[in-house]
Amino acid sequence: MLRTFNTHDVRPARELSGRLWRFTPLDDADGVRASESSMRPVPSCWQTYPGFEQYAGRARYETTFETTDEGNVRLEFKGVSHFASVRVDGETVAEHYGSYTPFDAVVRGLKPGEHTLSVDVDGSFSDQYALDVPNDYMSYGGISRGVALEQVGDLFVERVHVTPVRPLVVDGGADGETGGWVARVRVRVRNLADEPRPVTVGVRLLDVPEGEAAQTFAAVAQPGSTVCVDEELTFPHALTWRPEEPNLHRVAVTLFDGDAQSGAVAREPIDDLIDRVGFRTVEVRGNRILVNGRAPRIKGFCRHEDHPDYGCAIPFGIMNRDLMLIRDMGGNAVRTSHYPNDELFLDLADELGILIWEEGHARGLSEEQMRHPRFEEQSEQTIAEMIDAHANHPSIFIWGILNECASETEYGRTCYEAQYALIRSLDASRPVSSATCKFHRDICLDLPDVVSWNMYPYWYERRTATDMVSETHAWSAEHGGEGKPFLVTETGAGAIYGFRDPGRDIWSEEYQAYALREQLSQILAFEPCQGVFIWQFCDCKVSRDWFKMRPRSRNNKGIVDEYRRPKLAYDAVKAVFGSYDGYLDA
Ligand code: ADA
Repeated sequence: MLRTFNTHDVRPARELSGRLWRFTPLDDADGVRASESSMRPVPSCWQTYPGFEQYAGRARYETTFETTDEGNVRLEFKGVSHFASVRVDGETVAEHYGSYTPFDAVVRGLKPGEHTLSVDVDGSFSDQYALDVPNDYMSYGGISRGVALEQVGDLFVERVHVTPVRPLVVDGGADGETGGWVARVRVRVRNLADEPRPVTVGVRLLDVPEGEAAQTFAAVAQPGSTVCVDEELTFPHALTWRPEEPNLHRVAVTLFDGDAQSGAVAREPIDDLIDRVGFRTVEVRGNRILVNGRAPRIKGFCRHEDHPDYGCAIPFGIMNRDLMLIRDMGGNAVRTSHYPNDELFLDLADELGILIWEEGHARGLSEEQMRHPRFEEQSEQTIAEMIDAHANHPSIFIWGILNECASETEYGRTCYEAQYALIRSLDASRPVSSATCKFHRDICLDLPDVVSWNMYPYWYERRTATDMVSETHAWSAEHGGEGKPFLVTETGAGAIYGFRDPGRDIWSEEYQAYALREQLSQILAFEPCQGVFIWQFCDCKVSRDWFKMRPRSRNNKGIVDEYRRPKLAYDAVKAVFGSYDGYLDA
């Protein structure tokens, strides 16, 4: 399962994941013999296979697929961790670094019959990889997200982006209540052929009460390249997406061969792409982030994609259950710390009306690590792939980058500047931010739209949350952050599941519940702050090198443990979150 809805009616598409592939480790390691094969599921992480728990090398995944006619095939990989080299019938068709973003491979002119697909995965901490380093979370290896196979002609729809611009105000109705939106629609069509091809692109909104006609546009796709249709369109029946009423619309793009104006358009579409969009605005006004003109109070959770039985390849049912637990605790937002998430999770958030802070891949990198020769290129590629793939999700209300990296140094600042500039050039419709912990040292607070701090009063810092949040807010105002929205992007405390101590010893569930109650109620009571993300939703596994401050090799600050069993803090969070409305102005 790659999405919660069908993305094609015309283009033949099928899933290659959701079944067993042949798995072969390529390196000898403790207890692992290279070239010994077994059948393993895709998606999955090999650290969940018996005997492979500590394997951090390379491995090959192989499967076969059939084609009935000669033609082109597009393979889509939603996530391979960390590096993938893809071959079809022995020929390399794609290479990709980036554990948490999708990529594709287009193979032209495949003959009918059976084909082999083989993916060599490198899950090691190679010095070629600037973003995957031993860290306070686990870097798993494997094909960790879904894989699809599609048959495409020489012309196909590569992407549709729909950016809501404003609601139509009809009969004095406010904020889209009466329906109708203006949106910027960009459709990219790719031409694999060697000659220019005129095409007609139809754009139609689905899931509208009264049905809407397709709006059509002519374009010429140049050989071997991509043409972009870019129009501001009105959708008179579009409904507004709100967290409390998450109306969604599918948008169907159909592609016809030929130019509509010359009358030479083929009547049958040659290709299509269906994506989904929610119409809403996000803006920063004064010190608030507004969604549809109102300021949501962020009652959020940071969440790692992690589970002892699945690694980072979280099944759909568990994603959904995580969101149910978050909702049950009164949460309304998730921060995808510290990397872009599986798109299925974003689909669910869209459907459930959960706000998402989606983040590029980086955690706690020092200036030295940011000076890695490939750091900027790999970060920027991840950001570009994240935005290209996820821009339509209405749940995403902010883009984050570079969690706790070197925002205290001049060199670090150049990276923050470059990455914010890249995001703004790709998507100016959402604010940008970065979670920092460089107290009294950060020199980057003038750059983002939103100032965000990770702080641990009652845990790393033995002081009250009121003291810490008010001092940090005042300091930020004097150091570039004045007047900007202000968020606490992490707060929390550790507890070992099952360790009870009425005297509230550190690491007990009692102490964690106490700390969370104090942190959340004091932070939410601090009026300039728009909200808080708890560190973290569930306990997560950490890299082996991180064992010292991490009993059980876990980051134990989950409100539920790694199996999602609630700790005492669950009810404490529920009580505090439950006592605050979802909007600041409510
Ligand atoms: C940081 C970091 C998290 C986690 C947390 C902690 O703020 O962003 O990834 O390491 O601290 O548990 O200390």
